Amino acid sequence: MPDAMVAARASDKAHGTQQVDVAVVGAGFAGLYLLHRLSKAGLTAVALDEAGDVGGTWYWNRYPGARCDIQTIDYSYTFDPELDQAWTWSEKYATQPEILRYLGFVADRYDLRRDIRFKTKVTEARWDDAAERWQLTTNNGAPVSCRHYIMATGCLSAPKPPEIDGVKDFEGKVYFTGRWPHDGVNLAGKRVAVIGTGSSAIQSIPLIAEQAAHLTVFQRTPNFALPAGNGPAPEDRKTFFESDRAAYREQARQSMTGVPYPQQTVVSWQLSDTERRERFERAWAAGDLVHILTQLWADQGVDFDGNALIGELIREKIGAAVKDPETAAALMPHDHPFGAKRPCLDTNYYATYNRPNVTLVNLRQEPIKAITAGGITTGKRHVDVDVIVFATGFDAMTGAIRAVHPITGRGGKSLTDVWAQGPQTYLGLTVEGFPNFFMITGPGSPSVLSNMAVSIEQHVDWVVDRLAALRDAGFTTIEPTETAQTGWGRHMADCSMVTLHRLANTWYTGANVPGKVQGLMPYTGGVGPYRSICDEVTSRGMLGFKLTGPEIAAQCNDGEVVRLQPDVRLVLNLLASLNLPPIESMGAQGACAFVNEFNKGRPAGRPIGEIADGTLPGTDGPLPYRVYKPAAPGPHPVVVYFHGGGWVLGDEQSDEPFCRDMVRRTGMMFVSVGYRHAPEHRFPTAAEDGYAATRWIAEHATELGGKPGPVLVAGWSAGGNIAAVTCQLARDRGGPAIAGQLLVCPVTDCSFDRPSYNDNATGYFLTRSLMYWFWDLYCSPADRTDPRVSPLRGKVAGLPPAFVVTCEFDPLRDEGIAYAEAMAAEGVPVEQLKAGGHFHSSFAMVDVVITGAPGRVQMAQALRRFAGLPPEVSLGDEHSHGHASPGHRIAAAAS
Ligand code: NA7
Repeated sequence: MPDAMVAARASDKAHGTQQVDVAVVGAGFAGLYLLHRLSKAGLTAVALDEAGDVGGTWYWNRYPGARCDIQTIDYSYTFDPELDQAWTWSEKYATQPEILRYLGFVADRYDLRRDIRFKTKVTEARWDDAAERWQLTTNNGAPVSCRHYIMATGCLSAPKPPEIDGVKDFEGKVYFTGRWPHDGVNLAGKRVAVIGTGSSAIQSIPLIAEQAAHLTVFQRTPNFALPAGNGPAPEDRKTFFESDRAAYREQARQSMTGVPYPQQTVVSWQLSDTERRERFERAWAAGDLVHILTQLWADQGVDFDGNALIGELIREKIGAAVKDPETAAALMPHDHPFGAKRPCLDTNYYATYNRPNVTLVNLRQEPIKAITAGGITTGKRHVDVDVIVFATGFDAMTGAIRAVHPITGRGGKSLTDVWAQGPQTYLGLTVEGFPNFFMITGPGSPSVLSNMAVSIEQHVDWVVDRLAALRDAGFTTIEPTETAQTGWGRHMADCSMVTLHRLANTWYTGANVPGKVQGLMPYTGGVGPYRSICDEVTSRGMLGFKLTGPEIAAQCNDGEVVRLQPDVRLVLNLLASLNLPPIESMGAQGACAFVNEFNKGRPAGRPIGEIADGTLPGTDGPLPYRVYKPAAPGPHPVVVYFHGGGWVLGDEQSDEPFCRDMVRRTGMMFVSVGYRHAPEHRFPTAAEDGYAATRWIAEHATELGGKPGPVLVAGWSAGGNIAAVTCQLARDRGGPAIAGQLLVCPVTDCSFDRPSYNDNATGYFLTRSLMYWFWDLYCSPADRTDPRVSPLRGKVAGLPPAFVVTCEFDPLRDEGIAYAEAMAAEGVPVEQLKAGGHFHSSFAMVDVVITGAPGRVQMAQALRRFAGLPPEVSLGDEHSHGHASPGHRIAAAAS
């Protein structure tokens, strides 16, 4: 026992209070690893747990069939390669007793039990500002005084009350899956009711059915379940693991889910029905949640249509497994995207409903009215039962922390009050106003959307490393700032818009507990990205934390760790990791070749009605164009489109994904113009080509298959410049009539001194020096104030209505805003989209920067308004799968 600990124990006796550096609540996966790491770091610690032994959730959840649903090879500690070698799991998915044995083995191996007080619940925790310590009272033994207080309470440890009238009147036996008796339950010959069809129920129902005389399952919401295919660990994973354990573990740490699977890149609409079915059957046979949740196609978790395909295939499987069609139909989920609610792994679950002693009651058709002395009464029947099993779940995430309330922080603030409108955290690890307070896998961290074992280790390592570093530097308190916490909340919200989790009523969102404030609690940005963010906080000098100590100046490096949209951050990190030479160093030809090559690697865009190429007569010869047409029969309003590329790069095809996407969203026809480029054709060629092409397209709209009448113009970047200039030239040169202009991150001025040029000079792909290069190639300094290249210098009155898009992290941001404001000041109807967290290419990177979708929805609505069309495109024509599913309305809201 270290000296410090002996001293601490001695002081307990003297003062009746246990003095430690760190108190931990919980002795499950997280608590055990914390004790190990804290002791190695030389910090004294005690863990307090209501249970009689180690295990956490695995101590309590002993219901029949309880197993993990992440392959056990992955659901293991990885901190000690010798431990990894010393324990071999017997099955692909270990049972609860085996997992509990493993945790006991770990506790013994590292001698952790000596620092655990079992059967001890914390009844109150109060921050003592003067002493800079947490003071804890318990229901068993000495109070505890600690410098740091850490919740290792797990996410699913506070069972939810059943919320059904009459439970107290029931004269039979009542059990909760989350609090199953340790000596087992004999259900032989009994009439049993199971309420709930979540993971716990789906694991236990087949085994209960084997024992019970009759089993009645009361189902409120059907869940997706797939066969676990349990047995020995699969050979492919075992081989991968055994071949290089360290690499396997590292890949898990950097992955999105904490399980080493690659990122899928192929999207659903790039695959044929047969290919999709093959992938699905492989995933179904693999019996692995992470596989089926991540490996089918890239858009399965982020796009409603891509996801709906999986739901269909699973419902087909349910239909094939369950003989009675009415029961099968009742078991088929329709109310949530696959994966938005935790799917389950089962062993014979659906087939269990073919047994003569099993009945399914669909509570959507006959809600439970009451529990009586002898059974359960629904709207349609009374079911006599001897035993009721509540598999009704947990007050997830916050419930586990609130279970050890009150937690009172600085200034007497209670955590319950602070979280009255939902949990607010920084990194899911800390809370403003609660110094020296940490949560392992708390709300705001990947937690339940990840392999918990990997997330727990990452959290514990980060926290203990920080505590040791603070101690070594002489700091005694650490607390996040309000700015950092608010920023994390915004980043959480940004992340939650990427995935489909927000579209289901689940315990992820608090929807399972009546009265609970709703909001997605786990972080959806992925395990690897989350890890890199935590590391960035450290490398940027504990960004967002205030540190104080008695003999050291307070340190507060305030700020938000992630200001970019989550997918923009991933894209920029990927680009940075490629270490590309600056585009401007490649020469014009080299840069064109590079951009062409780069574009080949991106998703081409979803199918639309028709794509056709042609040429139009320009001022000095033919100019190529490409027409993108909607699937619905025309004629459609015509949008003349100008691609980006700094007047140097790109062509009429280079913004194809954007054009396709806008065609689908607007139901309009886009004609993308191949205007001539610098350095061969310098100013004003691009501008004059743009104008001439617009004029020709307007005059030949009918021939092109478009609607005659005013055209619209649109462009991105330098193309936005050409679109803006075209509107001015059309006004001054007698037409053509232009009904509206969409300017996406346009170049509008030759001045480089606006703040966005400095703030975003480097690091966001379009750099200041690249812009200088473009300008130099296209336009001599003497010509730069000409409105045909700097439309902001021209007359802006009398222009068509405009929708101007600017991105926060773009050198061109401020000149775009200036142009919008200048037009508005002259009475032009202008709408602006100032896209927070986005960079110059965000909206062009369709199907890569998913968070750009809502912006493109707004752009499309603006174009439709300009064209005098209703806001929504009619369904069924532009959607790749050609069906209007009931979820389309949710999908529209989502995208
Ligand atoms: P879950 O997944 O929250 O499942 C609870 C189930 O109980 C679910 O089907 C609920 O239906 C149902 N439920 C809850 N309250 C009621 C009432 N009042 N009446 C009828 N039915 C009710 O908990 P589990 O323990 O199965 O699994 C938790 C996690 O542990 C699991 O996801 C894995 O990660 C491991 P609802 O869907 O709310 O309509």
